[in-house]
Amino acid sequence: MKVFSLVCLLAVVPVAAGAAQAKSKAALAPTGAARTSKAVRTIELTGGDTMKYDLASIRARPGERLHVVLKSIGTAPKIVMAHNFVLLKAGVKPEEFVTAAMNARATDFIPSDMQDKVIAAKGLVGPGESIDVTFSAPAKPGTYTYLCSFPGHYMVGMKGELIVK
Ligand SMILES: [Cu+2]
Repeated sequence: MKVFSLVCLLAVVPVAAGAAQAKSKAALAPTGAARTSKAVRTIELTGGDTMKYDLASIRARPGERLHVVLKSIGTAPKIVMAHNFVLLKAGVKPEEFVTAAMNARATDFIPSDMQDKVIAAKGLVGPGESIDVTFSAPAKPGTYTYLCSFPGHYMVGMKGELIVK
């Protein structure tokens, strides 16, 4: 009888210890995961009547979650002066995108047949308006172009670089 209880005790103790350890690990895991995958960094961007973004470059880590807020600080009427934010995928020629965008007023100058060429796109903002878009920076290090596709704006320099490294 004594031997039996000892065996029982030996069998139970390691299992209980193991279970406790597993439980504490499980309790910690969600917090750690939340820190790495759900953290979003906000980047404030403005555009105005000068047809430039205030930031010509944004740096990010591969896969970093970014929340871009674009605000128009201009005063010209929206019909003649509005801005958007379009981040192009690697290898997409900005000139080709903005040329196609000229005929896409109905979709805020983001051509519906070029959705596969963008990482993120949102618009348009007129005076005092703002829009925001959340996305993941590309996993592949490199330089990605963001631009305003309102007709003519890219050509006068309403663009920037997202530098991923
Ligand atoms: Cu613009």
